Amino acid sequence: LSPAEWREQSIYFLLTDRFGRTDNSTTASCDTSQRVYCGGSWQGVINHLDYIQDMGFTAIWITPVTGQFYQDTGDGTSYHGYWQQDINTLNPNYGADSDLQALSTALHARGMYLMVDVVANHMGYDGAGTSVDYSVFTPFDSQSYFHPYCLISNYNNQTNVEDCWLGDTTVSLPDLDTTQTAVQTIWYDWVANLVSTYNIDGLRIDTVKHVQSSFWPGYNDAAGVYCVGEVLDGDPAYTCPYQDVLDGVLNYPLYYQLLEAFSSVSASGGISALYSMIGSIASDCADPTLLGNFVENHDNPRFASYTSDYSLAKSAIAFLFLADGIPIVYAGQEQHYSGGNDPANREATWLSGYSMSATLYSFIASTNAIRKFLVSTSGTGTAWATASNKPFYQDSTTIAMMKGGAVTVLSNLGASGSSYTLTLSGTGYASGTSLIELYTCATITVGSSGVPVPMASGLPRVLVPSSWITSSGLCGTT
Ligand code: ABC
Ligand code: CA
Repeated sequence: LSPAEWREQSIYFLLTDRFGRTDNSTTASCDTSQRVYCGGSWQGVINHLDYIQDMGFTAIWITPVTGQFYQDTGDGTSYHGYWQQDINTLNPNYGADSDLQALSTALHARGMYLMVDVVANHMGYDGAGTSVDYSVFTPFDSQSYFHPYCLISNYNNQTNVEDCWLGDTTVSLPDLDTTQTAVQTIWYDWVANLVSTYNIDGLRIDTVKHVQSSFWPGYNDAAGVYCVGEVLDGDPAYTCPYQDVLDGVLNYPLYYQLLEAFSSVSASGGISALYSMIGSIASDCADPTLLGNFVENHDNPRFASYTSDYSLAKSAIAFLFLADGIPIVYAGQEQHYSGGNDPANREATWLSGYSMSATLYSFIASTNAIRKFLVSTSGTGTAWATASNKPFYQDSTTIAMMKGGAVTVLSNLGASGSSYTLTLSGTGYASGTSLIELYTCATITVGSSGVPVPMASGLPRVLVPSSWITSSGLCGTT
C-alpha cells in the first residue's frame, strides 16, 4: 500500500504475544513483570479481528515476526520480538508461517491491511557484548558484519548513537555495520522478500535513528510499501529530517506535547505548547499527514497511568484522529489499561474479555467513524486527508483547529469541567451557516460573533457543515 493510501487508514498496534491466544482464552495468566511469553499468536489475532474492525480500525501493526533467541535472561525473554537471531525464520511462539499468511489473508478479505515491525539495526544476544558468539546469527554469522562493541553512552553524539550498541550487559543488541554494502544488500533483499512472501502492506521500522540516514531510502524502496520509522526523540528538528529518507516517522514530537496538554486537568502551559508544536511539526516535517500519531505504545507509560480522567483520554485520542497524521491506538488503550513503564505497559488484551462496551472502545469507534467520513468527503469539495491542520484558537484550557473545513475543539478541563458556550471566531463560516457537532449531533447556527460551541464535561467537539452529512450514516442520516 502506498503512502497516499495509508494516509486514509487508522492503525491498531498490538504485541502479538499479548493480544489474542489460539485457544481464545480470556483468563490465561499474564504477569507483565515476568517478561515471559504469555501465549498470544497470529491465529489469536485472527480470532479477534471483529473486535478490531468493529472499533473502526482498517489496519493492524504487529510486533516483529523473525526468529529470536528463547532463553530466559535477567531482562526476561524475547516475547516482544525485538531480539532476533535468525531473520530467515519466523518466531514459532506466534505460530507457523502459514498462520502469518492466514492473518494477512484474513485482513485482506475484510478490506484491512497488515503492517509489520522490522528491525535492521541489531540482532539480540543472551549475554554481554564482550562475549558474543557470532555464529548463532543467521545470516550475519561473523563479527565482521557488526560494529565493534561499545554501549551507547551519549545520546547527544550521533556517531555514538549509530555505531554503538543498544541493550545492556545482560542482553546485548549487537549492532550491525549498516554502512557495509554486504549488510545493505542482505537487508534490502530480505525486506523485499518479506513483504512479498506475506503480502505485507506497510512496515514500522525500529530504531531508525541508530542507523545512518543514507541506509533508509534503499530500504524503503526495496520494501515498496509505506514505511513509518521509529525515531525516539521529541524534538521535531531532530526527528522530522528522517521523513526525508522514509515515508513517515512516528510522531514523537507530538506525543510529548499531547501528554503536556492532556495528562492532567488544566495542565499549566500544556495547551500553548501543543499549539506551537503543531506549527513546528508543519515547518520541520516534509509531510505531517504521513506521520504516525499516537499517545500510547509499548515503550512508554500508558496514558491512564498519568490520569484516570476519561475526558482527558478522549481529548488526546480525538487529537490523534482529527489532526494531520495517521492515528495509531495501542491495544489495551480502549480498555483504559494503566500500566506504567515497560514491562508494566504490556498487559494482555484478553484479560479485558475484549469488552466492546468499554467507554473508550465506544469513543474510538465513534472517532474512527468521524474520521472515515471526513476522509471520504471528497464530494463536498474538501480533500480532508491531505489538507493541513491549522490551530486558530487557544486559551489556557482549550485548543481549536481547522482541517479541511472540519473544526475540532479540545479541552483539558476533564470530566468535571462545566457546561458553557465557547464562541469561536476565525472559522471562516459565515453567520447563518448550519453546522453539526459530530459526537453529540447537536445542530449549531453560526452567529454574527462566531460559532457558539456547546462545551461540557471537558469533552471533544467536531463541527462540520450540516449539509455535509446528508446520507453519510452519521447522526441518524441514511
Ligand atoms: C528490556 C526490558 C526492560 C529493561 C530493558 C533493559 O530490557 O523489557 O524492562 O528495562 C526491546 C524490548 C524492550 C527491551 C529492549 C532492550 O528491547 O521491547 O522490552 O527492554 O533489550 C525500540 C522499540 C522497543 C525495543 C527496541 C529494541 C527499540 O520500540 O520496544 O525494545 O529493538 C531507545 C531507542 C528506541 C527504543 C527504545 C526502547 O530505546 O532509541 O529505538 N525503542 C531517550 C533516547 C532514545 C531512547 C529512550 C529510551 O531514551 O533519546 O533514543 O530510545 O531509552 C524525550 C527525548 C528523547 C528521550 C526521552 C526519554 O525523552 O526527546 O530523546 O529518549 O524527551
Ligand atoms: Ca547502529
